[in-house]
Amino acid sequence: MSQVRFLTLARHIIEEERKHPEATGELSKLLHDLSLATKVISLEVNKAGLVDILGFTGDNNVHGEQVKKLDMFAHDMLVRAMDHGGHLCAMASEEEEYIIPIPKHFHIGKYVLLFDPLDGSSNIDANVSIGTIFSIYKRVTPDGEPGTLEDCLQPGIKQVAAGYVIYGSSTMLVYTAGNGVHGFTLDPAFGEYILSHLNIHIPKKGKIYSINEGNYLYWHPGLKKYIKYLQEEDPETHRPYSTRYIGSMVADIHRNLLYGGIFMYPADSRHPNGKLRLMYECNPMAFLIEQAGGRATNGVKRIMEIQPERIHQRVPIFIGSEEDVKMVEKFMAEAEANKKITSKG
Ligand code: P6P
Repeated sequence: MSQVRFLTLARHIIEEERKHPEATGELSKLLHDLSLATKVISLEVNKAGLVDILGFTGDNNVHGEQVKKLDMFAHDMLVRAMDHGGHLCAMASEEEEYIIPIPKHFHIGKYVLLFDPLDGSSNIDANVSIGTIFSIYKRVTPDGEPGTLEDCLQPGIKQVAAGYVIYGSSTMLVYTAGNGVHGFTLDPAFGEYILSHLNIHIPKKGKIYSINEGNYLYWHPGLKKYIKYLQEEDPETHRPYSTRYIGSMVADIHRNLLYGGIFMYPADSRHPNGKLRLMYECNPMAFLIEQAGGRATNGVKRIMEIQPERIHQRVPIFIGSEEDVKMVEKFMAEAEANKKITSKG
């Protein structure tokens, strides 16, 4: 990895902002507030094993507040950190059924923040890496008014910034504002995110595939053929691939972003839309991976061109190295064509 400058996230955001003369600094301040919230979440995630804040213990803490699950803690932390900065007109969280309005006594800004506060939190008992995923849009309704569902239900191509924080062996924030993908590692000694990965590019082709093979029986026939293809031996095309599946999207995508490979959460006969959420998981990850030179589709269509209909809607996702995603699309298209031919008799 090339020697990168000693650069904090705050300094990097300001430098990026300077490249856009029209920038007002609002987005920079929004990202700064967001990074602050994730530092607090990182602290709690890293001591979760010590302090029993997993699951509702039913106990009340000294303030008489009910002890919360870690993902609800993360949700509350993000809402409290972001609702008064004056940069947002609305928020939406995977943990909240409806959009989250900005309290009346706070200034209403021009951005919308959607987030999955703690993706993969069911894994934390096993000390597996988990993450916060965020997606930022500019509002589409008139300034000054409370944000609406219309401001939140925008296709992924309208994102102005997106990223994730992975709480793992170290805490790392990876984001894009449309000018490449950059990674910052949290130095706990002085609580700053320091640039550690400038301009991350995902290899055009990988040697890793990530999917829950326990669902094999329910998959599309083309996907079954593709996975078997990856398991054949052919040194020229680096097959057989290795399978790596942590069951935590942020961790799986982070590894594949750095090493190359493909992550898949497909539709199947039991879940026609797959499992992962378009607005909180798939769109932000798609923005990042495309900015890093990769590809993200639902098997047929670009994830970021899907017009959202519901805030919590799920979509199938194939995301990662461009050539690998194109290859699985080819296998599924061929299977569809064969199905049509055989159905015509
Ligand atoms: P499965 C975690 O629960 C999550 O939302 C993603 O982080 C992860 O990729 C996926 O679900 C794992 O789902 O069905 O394979 O356990």
